[in-house]
Amino acid sequence: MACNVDLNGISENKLGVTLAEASDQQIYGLLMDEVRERCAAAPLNDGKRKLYYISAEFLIGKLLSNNLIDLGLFDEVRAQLAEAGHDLGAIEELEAEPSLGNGGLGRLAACFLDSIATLGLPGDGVGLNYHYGLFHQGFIDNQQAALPDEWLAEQGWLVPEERTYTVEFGDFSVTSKLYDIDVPGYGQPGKNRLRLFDLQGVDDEIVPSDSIDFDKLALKKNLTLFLYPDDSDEDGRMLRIYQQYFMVSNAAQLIIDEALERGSNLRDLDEYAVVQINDTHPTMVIPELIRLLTEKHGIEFDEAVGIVSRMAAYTNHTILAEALEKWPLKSLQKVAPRMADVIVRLDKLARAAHDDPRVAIIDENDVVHMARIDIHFGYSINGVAALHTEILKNTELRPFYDIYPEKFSNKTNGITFRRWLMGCNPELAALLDDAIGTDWRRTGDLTPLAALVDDADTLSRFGEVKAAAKTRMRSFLTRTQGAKIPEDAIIDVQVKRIHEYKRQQMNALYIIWKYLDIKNGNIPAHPLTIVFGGKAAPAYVIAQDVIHLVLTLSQWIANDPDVAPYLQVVMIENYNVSAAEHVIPAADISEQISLASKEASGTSNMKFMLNGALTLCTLDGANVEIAELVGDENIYTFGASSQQVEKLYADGTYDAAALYRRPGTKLLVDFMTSPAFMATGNAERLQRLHDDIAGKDWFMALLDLEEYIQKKEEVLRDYEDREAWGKKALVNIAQAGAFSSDRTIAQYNGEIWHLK
Ligand code: 26Q
Repeated sequence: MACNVDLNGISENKLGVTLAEASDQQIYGLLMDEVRERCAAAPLNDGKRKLYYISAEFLIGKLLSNNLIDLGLFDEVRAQLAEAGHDLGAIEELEAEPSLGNGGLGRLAACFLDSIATLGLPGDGVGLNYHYGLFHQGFIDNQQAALPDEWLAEQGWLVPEERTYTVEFGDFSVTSKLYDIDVPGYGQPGKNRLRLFDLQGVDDEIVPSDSIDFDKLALKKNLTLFLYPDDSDEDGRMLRIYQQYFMVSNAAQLIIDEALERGSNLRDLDEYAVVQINDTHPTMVIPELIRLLTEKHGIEFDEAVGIVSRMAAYTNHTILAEALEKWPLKSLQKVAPRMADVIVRLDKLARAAHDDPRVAIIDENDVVHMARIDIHFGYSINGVAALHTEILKNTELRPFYDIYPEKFSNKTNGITFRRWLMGCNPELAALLDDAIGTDWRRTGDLTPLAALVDDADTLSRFGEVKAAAKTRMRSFLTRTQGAKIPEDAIIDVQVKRIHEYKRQQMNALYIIWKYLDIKNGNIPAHPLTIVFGGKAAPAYVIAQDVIHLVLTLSQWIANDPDVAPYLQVVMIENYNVSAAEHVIPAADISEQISLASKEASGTSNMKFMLNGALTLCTLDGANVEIAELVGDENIYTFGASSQQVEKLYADGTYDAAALYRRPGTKLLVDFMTSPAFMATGNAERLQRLHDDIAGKDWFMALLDLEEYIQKKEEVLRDYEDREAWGKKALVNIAQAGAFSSDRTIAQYNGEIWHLK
């Protein structure tokens, strides 16, 4: 193979020492410089029509390995480092992970940027440069502590740009500045950019070092400090609107300027630009573009509405009513009065066309329903998994589907194989190269592996790959939080934001069941390690209580010598992309146990499958598509169907108290409030969670609990047949190609964006 990089030469040149003599810190610096230079030299992807993927979140993860992969240098660099006694993984530990996202929607945006660049399409991400990101999660007294995440202090990827804009709010204006992060594509020369707007005059000093409380009224200083600042009070909600308007006003000005630079006369703007609106957080870009086209560029209102309606496309990521954004018109008028005027006019247009209050943009309480702006004044609405899109069409957005059936489509989510296979599991990537050749790296097609599921060599090699990944995960968890995990443990993982609908509490109730079962003398054949990870919104009290329950169970079990050798609970502190990269390759069991109908898609389900974990799941989101692909014998499904759940909500007949009273269930729920357990934990939190589950249980953990316990026990029994298990895992890997984000992006482009 041709030598594309000579690290030893670079080291001798720049440092005056051999690669073997250089420190990890020095090598990190060399690699950063090398990668940055190569990214800077790459030409921008071009084409007449350009995509702007606007998102409040981009959960991009560390970039060193990712960019080495995209530049085609990863394997060579790893090999040269290994030869000189260094480990790329250890060097990448020195990189701070950007804190620009919170969960699935943000990680999806990051996978999409990677795939857009890989397909050679012209498309940039547009978002904000949050100085302290979401927040850094610490655990103190078995509870979540939210701290500022100081990722920016050591950031090497941001490239400052000259561009600045003025953003005019109702009673003041601010100036922005722009930073870019280069996004190279895999196996092709061009690049795109992630464009992050920041606030000139932003003041990091107004945030204390040990909390995320800051002056929410200091808007000229705080607009780009945090992602999703606490909006449980009025000041917080206003800040959110200011922040969103700051993001979209910058985005709209950028879109118009770049189109002008490329020859648009703005009446043809939709031929030059398409905007993908990632959930409703960037929805105000629609009225803002219309405002700019009319006020600044002399285009008539109706014509501007037409232009923008041909360039705006919206992705819905949630069916939870509370996550569908609604803002009081008064608040929007205070933040951006002229943009709010446009919304009022859009509402009039929508009302004139459709005499149905269910589809009005501004409701009878003068509240603006953001998604409705997207649906009336965009040309595309998509859901993120087949089931989710059906629910949108038939239930949640039914009145809109009746009006605009042609606007609706499904785009099942995907994940980039660069990060979630080549980067995080190079041993598995090497196995695949040897087993089926290297085409999969370009095409994402892993189906040839299906012919090898009975092949003894492939099976035994898969066992080695999984063992190596477990070793890496074990040392990661020991290094980061002192957890010691038995070598032969079954690794069962539930990592995702903490939310009642995701039902981490149901998993916790299983743990209580298992604990009692072991206490009763049923000793498992293999130790079981249940790994959790995820942050809870600081204002979401029940989610904090669930974290507390899990951490308290972890401590309780660790302190019980009868049970500790067989059962262990680990909650990863500050779960983020890097942690995911360590944990996902090591997993045996992927927990995807949301209440059916509530998880729009899920994307970790795809990452686990790709890395050879078996899925234990409800038929929700993309789990449905995974189950169809791998067949019933290669997945473990349980629980009420989405139709059953929707009916329970519609009829109001779910009775948590009745389910709680079943003796087997009561025993488990009451364990939380048993005196000794309460004494170990925080009584107020445990009592509140207990009472919530026993009396309300809005997301129905008790509905599926018995079936969940039985199914999980079946999974554990099946684990004992190592060969049958390995075959199932290989079937899962072989079918995972369907979830490459390259496939997803090809569909967005073919059916929505029409770039190139
Ligand atoms: C809305 C209003 C007020 C405050 C906060 C929000 C808010 C913030 C973040 C609403 C939604 C989000 C994030 C949603 C999200 O991450 N959704 C996930 O998107 C993934 C990618 O499509 C899906 O796979 C997941 O199923 C979905 O939960």
